[in-house]
Parts: sequence; structure tokens; C-alpha cells
Amino acid sequence: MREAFIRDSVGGVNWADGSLSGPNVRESAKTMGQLRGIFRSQEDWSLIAPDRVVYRVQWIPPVEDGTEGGLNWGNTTIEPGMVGDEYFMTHGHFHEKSNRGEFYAAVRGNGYLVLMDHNRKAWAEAMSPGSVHYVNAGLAHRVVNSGDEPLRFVACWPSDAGHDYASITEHGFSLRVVCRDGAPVVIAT
Ligand code: PAN
Ligand code: ZN
Repeated sequence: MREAFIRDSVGGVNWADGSLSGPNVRESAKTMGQLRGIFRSQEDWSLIAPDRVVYRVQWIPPVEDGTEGGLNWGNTTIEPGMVGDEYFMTHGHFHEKSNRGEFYAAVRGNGYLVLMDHNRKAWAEAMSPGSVHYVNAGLAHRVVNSGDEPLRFVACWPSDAGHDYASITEHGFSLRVVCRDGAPVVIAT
């Protein structure tokens, strides 16, 4: 006879705020010091304490990192803040495997998902609670918090996507979101 059984879920999500719980949840934080070279004004960046947390990530990796066909579920929370006239944002990356896409969906706060292809063509999608965003395979992606409260989004990405941060550190994005007269505007850089 075949075995039949019930097992525990991989974790819990609080739909009110997107947070994750359970023994499989991993957490990391990115500080201002770790975002050297990401903001356009090095001088304004150096005025902020290097241990200031800019964003935190929670995720559940149900399978080992790098597993083909596997998926991760997670969320990112970006604090509100500015580096000069530029809003707090994620580092941003290409997936190492250029045929791996990703879903983002905003839970709270307001901001922009910045996308850029390998020819440096870039555009932005407004994020607000409930907005769902598809990151096409091959696009670099970064989220900017242009509001005055934490911005949180949930994400689902392939376990074998891999993260190429180096090309962003080196070349940046060709589009930035900055504050002009108290409102966010996108500029080409
Ligand atoms: C997200 C990001 C997360 C943090 O889970 O990893 O928002 O941004 P950075 O990785 O650019 O620091 C994702 O896109 N995973 O693939
Ligand atoms: Zn990604």
C-alpha cells in the first residue's frame, strides 16, 4: 500500500503586512555602508551612518539555492529616507541566469520598480499597495521608496536565478528616481 500523510506547510504569510513566519524563514539586512557607490552623490552617502539599515529581506528557500525548477518566496522592506535628493532604494541586480524572471507585488508604501535591459534602456513602474509587477527575464531590477513610510513588497523568484550585483555596482542604472519640489521624478543618467 502507498503511504499517505499530511505534512507542515513551508511557512506562514501574514496577508495584512506580507511578513513571513516559521522555522524556514531567513532574514538579511542591507546597510548604507554596504550600498557604497549605489547612490549618485558619494558625498551625501558619506554623511549617513554606515550601519543605518536601508532595507531588510525575509525569504523562504524551500529547496537548496541553485536548484533548477525551485522557487523562493520573500519580501523586502525599504525604509523611507534620502541620500541627497535620491530616495532610499535596493542595490538592484540582474539575475545571473538571463532567462529567469520574477514577480513583485507591493504590500504597503509607495515607490517605483526600476527596470533596465542589457542595452541600458530603462523604465519605471509605480508601486502602491496591491500593484503586481512582472520582471521579465533579462532585466535588471531595483525598487525605490519615494514615500515617507516603509515600502514593502513580496517577491517570488527562481531558486537558480542567481544575483549579479557587480554590473550594477560598476555601471549603475540609466534611470534614477529623485525628489524635485517634494515629488518624485525620473531622470535619465
Ligand atoms: C529580491 C531582492 C531584494 C533585495 O528578493 O533580492 O528585494 O534587493 P537586492 O537583491 O537588489 O539587494 C529579488 O529581486 N530577488 O531576486
Ligand atoms: Zn531578482
